[in-house]
Amino acid sequence: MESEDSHTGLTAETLKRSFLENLVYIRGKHPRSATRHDYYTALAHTVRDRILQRWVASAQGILPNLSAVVYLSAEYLPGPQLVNNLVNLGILDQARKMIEELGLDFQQLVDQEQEPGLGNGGLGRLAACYLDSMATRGIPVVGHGIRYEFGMFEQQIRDGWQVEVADPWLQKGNPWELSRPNISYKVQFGGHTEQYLDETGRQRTRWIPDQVVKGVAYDQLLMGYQANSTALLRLWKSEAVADFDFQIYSAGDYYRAVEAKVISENLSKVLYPNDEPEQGKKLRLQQQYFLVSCAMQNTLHLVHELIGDFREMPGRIPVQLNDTHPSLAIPELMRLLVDENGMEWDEAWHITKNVFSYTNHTLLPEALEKWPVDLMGTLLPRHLEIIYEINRLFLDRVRLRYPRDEDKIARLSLIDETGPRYVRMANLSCIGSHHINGVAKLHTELMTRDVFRDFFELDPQGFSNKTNGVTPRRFIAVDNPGLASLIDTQLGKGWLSDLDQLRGLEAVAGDTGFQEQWSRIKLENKQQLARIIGDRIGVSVDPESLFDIHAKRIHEYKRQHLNLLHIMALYWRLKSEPGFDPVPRTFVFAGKAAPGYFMAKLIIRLIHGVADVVNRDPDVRDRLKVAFLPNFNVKNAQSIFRAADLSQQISTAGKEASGTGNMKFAMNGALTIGTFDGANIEIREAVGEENFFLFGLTAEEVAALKASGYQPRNYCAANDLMREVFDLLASGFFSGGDRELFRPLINSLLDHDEFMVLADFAAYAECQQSVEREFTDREYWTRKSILNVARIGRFSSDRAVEEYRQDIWHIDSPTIPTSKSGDFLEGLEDEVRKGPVDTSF
Ligand code: NBG
Repeated sequence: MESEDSHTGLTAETLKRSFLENLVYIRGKHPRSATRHDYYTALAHTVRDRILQRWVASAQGILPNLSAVVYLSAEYLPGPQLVNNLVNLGILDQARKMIEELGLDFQQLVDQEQEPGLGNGGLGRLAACYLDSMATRGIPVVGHGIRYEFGMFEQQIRDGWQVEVADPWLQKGNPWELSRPNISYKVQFGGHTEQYLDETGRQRTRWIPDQVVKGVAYDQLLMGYQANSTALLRLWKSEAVADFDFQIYSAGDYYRAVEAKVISENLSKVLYPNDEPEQGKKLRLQQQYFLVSCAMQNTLHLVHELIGDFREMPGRIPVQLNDTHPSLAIPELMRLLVDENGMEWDEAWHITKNVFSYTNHTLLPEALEKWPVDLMGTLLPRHLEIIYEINRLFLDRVRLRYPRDEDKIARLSLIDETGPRYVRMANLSCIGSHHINGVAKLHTELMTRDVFRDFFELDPQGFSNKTNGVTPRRFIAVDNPGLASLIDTQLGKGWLSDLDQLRGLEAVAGDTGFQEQWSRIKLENKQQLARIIGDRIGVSVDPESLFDIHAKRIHEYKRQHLNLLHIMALYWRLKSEPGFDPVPRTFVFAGKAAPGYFMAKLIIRLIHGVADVVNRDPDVRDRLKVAFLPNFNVKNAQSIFRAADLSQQISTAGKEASGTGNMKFAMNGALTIGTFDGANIEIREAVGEENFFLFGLTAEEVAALKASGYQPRNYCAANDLMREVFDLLASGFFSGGDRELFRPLINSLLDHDEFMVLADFAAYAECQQSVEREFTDREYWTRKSILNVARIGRFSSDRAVEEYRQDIWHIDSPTIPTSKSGDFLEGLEDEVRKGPVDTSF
């Protein structure tokens, strides 16, 4: 056998050698003094070597003909990397084998990894799924983001309340990143602008800032599945330009000198933990600009060195805005082209408009970002000027088309002048992009009909729908290995990169033998979750019971409280109806609340209040259990998705843009109980109406009911069970006699009920009865579970990125040269002598 290079070889023997080498030469440890974390790090480096070799080889194939997607996102949730990379490299078994041969516990090493919690929820996870799919499909991509030193907070529960604990995820080092101190850019803030005549006599603008920080690149390579190609995730860290301000230092003010450094480093210090953004925070605006300035400077640098002509950018370097958070990239690109590179405005605008495209992720009015004009002017004076100029030229065109329609002009304007003046980031994103998309059919429909109606009228061709998708590598292969290997035996291996092949499972959906294997895997997954629930929160649950799971951010529109009302109703019936004998159920909740969102935190408190009562009351006879699993993140989600029988997707219709948890649950064989909202609608269409539990008002009905003067109290009065539940809750029954604790929630529901919880309660409870009936027939249920998976192929992020590629980015999928292992370093010697072509990649 040809001998393998220890950096690239894939056999268990070579991996072991590489692992031991890394223990000694990277960690500097002898096994006698090595900790689990040392072993984890040595293993991570072993895997990283193989990824880097693929990256270095494939990047060389792309560079000469450069064309790549630039993905801009303030958030990424890639999750733990080790197992995902082993799966994508196809060496999970070999790695496990060699670790076990050494007498180490593979899982213990895996558990050492701290996940990068660089996002809030669905939006950040979607970005990670898209990078995974682009890498897998060979679409070259650079994702730019912020290297937050503190990611999403860790959620702990004390006395039933959420407590936020800082997440110093980088404390023990991050073996997956490469610091690139030479890839760094200055980012300016504040000051003023001035006009001057350049050497050709043309009037130009220059920005004289009063603060400058430095952004430094940290690269992480995300491996595609069996593809030999990788996505580059480039995260920017802020630093002081010079370690000390020497002038101040020599004047003797040491502390002020250090202070400047601290302020600069604060920029990338912490992720804002709101899933729907909070307005007006100066640091957040600074973060957003910091990100896009680094990203756009780096992109132009690359274009300059490799393509040479900025006019080539459209069609070769598409830039995707993941929501409005990075929308300052639009004026920033204009500034770089016009001010820094002396391009004429019109030409620069033509490039800008044809480079950017924008994905909208929410219609919630409070989440549409806007920044006070004053704040923008103080922090980014030049950008505000550019925004005004973009707006002036745009509105001139609009006036030609709609003479004297001042209302329309006010709505389309980049500046909101209805009260104190704001810059509207969604309008900026629309005006500066050639294409805008929503993330599910209903969402796109509502978006073009409502929030963006005026923009849609101006350019209907510029809008389309791109229903979200999630990667089956993470959410089936990594998270549910049992199910993945059962599917492998049935269908072979191809389905993981061509998810429509899951259709092949339809043929065996009714097969008793297959159903048995299917249910056994589900049961094992439930047993594991039961153990975790027992270990982590001391609640014992029966793996045979129906696992009914609600896992996502806690938000009133997602209606965890609707689920709770139903649980309280079941509980009350168990107490008060002698013959009532429901199917045993375990209700599992997981999810974080934004730290400043009082009502969401009160809902968490109520989940615990209900759990305390229900789990202990002997009258319940173990028919109901309620468990809240703290700290929902990519890692903890693994044991949750795969163990669900029922997936709760019960947002008020019209509020959830898409949802992606709905897809992850269905991919793992859960049936969905859901409203006619977001991607639920398409999931139902795909899996079949009879395999989906639909209930509740439609988006139109919600709007109509609101318009007609919704009176939640009337719904309560008309429903005996609901009234009793509210009485019980108000009596302090779930709060140790405290009648005040849940008062704000009760009042909010009875007086306003913005999210129509009471209006949907009866339909929900009834639908849950059908769930129960169907669950008692296990064969029938299992068949439906198999059909859900068989028909979920459409919700792969591979399909989604392919749609973006064809309809929006218009770039070819290049074939990336496959790398050979072993002789990789051969030939590099000559290359060293030739010298570098580009240093920004
Ligand atoms: C979220 C939506 C979800 C959607 C994800 C990804 C924001 C602003 N939006 O419904 O609430 O699935 O984006 O598109 O986080």
